[in-house]
Amino acid sequence: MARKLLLTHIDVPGIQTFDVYRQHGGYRAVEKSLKTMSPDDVVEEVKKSGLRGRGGAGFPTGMKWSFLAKPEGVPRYLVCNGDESEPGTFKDRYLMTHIPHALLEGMIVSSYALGAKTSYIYVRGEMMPQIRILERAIEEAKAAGFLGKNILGSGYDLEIYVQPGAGAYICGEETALLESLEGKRGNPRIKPPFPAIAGLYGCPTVVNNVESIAATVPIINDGGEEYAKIGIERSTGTKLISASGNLVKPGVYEIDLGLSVEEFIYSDEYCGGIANGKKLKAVVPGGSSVPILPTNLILKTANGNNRLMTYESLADGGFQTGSSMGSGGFIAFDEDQCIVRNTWNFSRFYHHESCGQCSPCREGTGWMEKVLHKIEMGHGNLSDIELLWDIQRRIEGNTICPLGDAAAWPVAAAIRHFRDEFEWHINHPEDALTRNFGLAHY
Ligand code: L3W
Ligand code: SF4
Repeated sequence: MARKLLLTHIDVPGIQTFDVYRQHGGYRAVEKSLKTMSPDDVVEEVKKSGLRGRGGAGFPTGMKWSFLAKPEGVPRYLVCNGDESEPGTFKDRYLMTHIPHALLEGMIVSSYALGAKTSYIYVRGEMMPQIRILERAIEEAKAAGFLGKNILGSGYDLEIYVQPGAGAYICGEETALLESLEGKRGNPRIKPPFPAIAGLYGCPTVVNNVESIAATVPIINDGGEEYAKIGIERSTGTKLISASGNLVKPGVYEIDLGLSVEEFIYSDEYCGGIANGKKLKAVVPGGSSVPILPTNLILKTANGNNRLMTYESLADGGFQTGSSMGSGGFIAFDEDQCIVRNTWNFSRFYHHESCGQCSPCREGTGWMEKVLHKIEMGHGNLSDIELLWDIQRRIEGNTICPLGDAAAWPVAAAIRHFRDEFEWHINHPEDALTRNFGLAHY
């Protein structure tokens, strides 16, 4: 049986309510931290746990917390990034829907550790049901004395607010999110300064992903050292993976980091193999922003080791022969899926979502979309492949925020590993149009 630290009691009827969550051990981490630990003790446990940010970058959470500036008389904020919009990623939505109090409990523990008295959960605007669920959970926690003034008689005051976004992917980028929370257009800011120094309203702010914040609950309950025993190397603990595409059992799974990719795809405990008896062609292991890998490279690293679900193993080989854990959006493509069509689909998304501040991203994403469309529609030339390569190369590393890189990497990886498919489209224009290639559903 797979271990569950985040999705504990997920199957218990009514676990969304405060009472049932509490009956199953909920809010113990709040009691423990507020009654027996100092804020610095909580930070120390999170550091010991080795927890890394679950939103995409994998930055060590305890280290991020320790960067938080603490000038006298200036408020500090915790902002939870629940803007989950990365194609292929739906694990935070799952957690917020089914165990909203796990997120709230983590918010209280984390806010206490950081000395925040006002905290925000910024939720993607399309997720109205989740917004309502969280608002109801906040009311319940408040009525039970776990939020508001003098929580559990500890002298600690905290208010948590839910803020809906307005449907822009870019507002998941932490500084664009802060701009949006301040009521402005969600344009990313130039970093540094990092939010830990100048974030919301110019005040020190920590922005953490939903899953990262929820993970502080088992860390405080069991201790950071226990948490760090799960996993391999610098990939500790459990991780939520949203699996989609051509799998027998797509869905959200909690895995121990260190599981092999092969077991994740083929074992009945997880995805149960490729749907309809087809063969696996490729996987995007971490959401649309990370490089696609063909079957041989997703199952084994370039030097023949089993590829593991860890930050290190998924990235092994760099972007030549590796990819990234990203946000845990695992998309499987079967042998009938068209890589050109899927790459065009991703490019269309990034072009639509670019905020337009930097020319390489604003112009480059549009070019890539157009060239990919041309190839997909059977009007391409072989020189278009070099053109695409050139455009993505000029975007990467030359923009304010990671959306530019995120738009460039999938195109580079598709050409690197599936150049023959691009050439086939160009050399067989009529077949390319009529052949029934599909899009993976993610
Ligand atoms: C203080 C320093 N803080 C770094 C903090 C920084 C941030 C975190 C990571 O992008 C990636 C992106 C997407 N002092 C600091 C510091 N920090 N140095 O650490 O920073 P960074 O810049 O490495 O990453 P990021 O801007 O957070 C996130 C990728 O994730 N992604 C998916 C995104 C979408 C979702 C979703 O829909 N849920 O996650 C997938 O790969 O492309 O590369 O907090 O402030 N010296
Ligand atoms: Fe905007 Fe793209 Fe520049 Fe990010 S990289 S700031 S999304 S134009």
